[in-house]
Amino acid sequence: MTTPFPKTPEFTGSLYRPARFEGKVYDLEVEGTVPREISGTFFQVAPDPQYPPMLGGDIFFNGDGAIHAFRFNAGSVDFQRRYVMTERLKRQRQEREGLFGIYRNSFTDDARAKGVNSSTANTNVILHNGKLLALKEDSPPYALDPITLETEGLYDFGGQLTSPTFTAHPKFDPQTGAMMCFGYEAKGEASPDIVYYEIDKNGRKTREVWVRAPYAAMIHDFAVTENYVIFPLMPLTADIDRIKAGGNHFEWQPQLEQLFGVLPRDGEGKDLRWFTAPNGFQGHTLNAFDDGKGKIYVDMPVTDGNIFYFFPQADGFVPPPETLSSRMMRWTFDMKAPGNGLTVAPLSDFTCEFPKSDDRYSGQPYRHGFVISMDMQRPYNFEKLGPPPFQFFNMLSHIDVSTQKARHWWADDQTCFQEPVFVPKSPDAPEGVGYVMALANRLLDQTTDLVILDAERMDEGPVATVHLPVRLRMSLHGSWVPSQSAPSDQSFPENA
Ligand code: V55
Ligand code: FE
Repeated sequence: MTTPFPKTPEFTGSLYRPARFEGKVYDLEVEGTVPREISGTFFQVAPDPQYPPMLGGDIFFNGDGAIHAFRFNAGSVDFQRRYVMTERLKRQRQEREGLFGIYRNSFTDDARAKGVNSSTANTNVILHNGKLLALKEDSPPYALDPITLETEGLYDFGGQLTSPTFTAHPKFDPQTGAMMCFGYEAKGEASPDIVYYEIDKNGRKTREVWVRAPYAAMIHDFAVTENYVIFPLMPLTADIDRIKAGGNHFEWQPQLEQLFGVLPRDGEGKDLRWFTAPNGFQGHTLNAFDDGKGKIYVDMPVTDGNIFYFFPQADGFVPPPETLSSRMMRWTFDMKAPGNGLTVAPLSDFTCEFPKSDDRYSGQPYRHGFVISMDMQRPYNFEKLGPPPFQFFNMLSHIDVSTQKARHWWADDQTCFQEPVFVPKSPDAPEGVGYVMALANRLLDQTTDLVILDAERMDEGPVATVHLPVRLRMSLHGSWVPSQSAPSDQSFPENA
């Protein structure tokens, strides 16, 4: 029996009330026209707890990963949702209750969870070497079948992974298909060690470099260019004594600078250089590139304070969310300059996050960025919805990083968008020519749609709105997989 979920903001409302279901819907209802040239699958993952938290409360980041697949074939869209059958979820289903304590702290788990990998596999989902990998940064990936979403299990790349952790934000070389990835806390809980890997498209590890940071801190996303790897160390530190005492894995440090470790891709660990910037909250990478002459550009939104209210600083302070803003920033690292050759300039004058570029230009000079953004000057139904929930974004935007011009689409006073994905019109279409799709949660209607916009005319709104017959819980990251890489028309074998 499952007891009711807590009546806290983390588990209530149209965004955060757990959805908990698994299932398939053949041929979703479409308003408008889904372009026939869109052929492939939009994979996405939502943290969605199967059981109420053992300790009475929990954070969004600790929910069990549920995979969403939107499969596109000749103008039709099929849907599937399935949990990643993690060791953790299986153990809890056996006991029919929550067994895990606070986020990334095994010292707070029930005795029955001992020795069980605690990954929720809830942060990102990507395709590599034919396997769908569900990622959580505290664990090796989980491998799934991209057609059935059946979980194969924990995946260590055939024994090649030498760290217990693996990032949720790997990058891909658009030319070679190689995956560039890393683990932090790579020699155990709260260790300051980082390991960088390159794994070719056939799954063979071709590079492994170990480095040691000055302290253990969250490295959530990173950046890779032709010649460099950039690790942003956030001012969110991990401390083993605090963890052992049952405290939070991460604590915000208002006195710490933002650190960036820059590693030449053909270098050794000793070649890593640290750059610093004033305290701030490094977000997700839009894209990055270098000029071949030692100048590196990393485009990444930065928030002017701690947005993770659930990882407060030592005295418990967290800034009120309405006081925070995150601008898209261009960080320029000058490897030829002596000392701290790091400068930063804004690329947007509005709050945005969850950036995506055209994957075919990953790590290369590029122009087009797609984000979800927030403009609280636009109408918002405060009366019925109350204050905006965590990670509320009411617009979808295109940023031309070369001109810094933006185009926005705002839907209405109740819609919250989630991370977009860009789909090229054809494999050889110019950069940014294609479609942007994103989930839209209608907070008042308690429904979820998938909206599809022309990437060159985002301000005109969707060319198609795909209606789900069920509400989805707030989700996180995902990726577009063209049907050449994983067929999108084979997941309903009963229709063959
Ligand atoms: C993030 C999300 C996570 C996590 C660590 O958005 C960082 C950042 C969904 O889980 O475990
Ligand atoms: Fe992320």
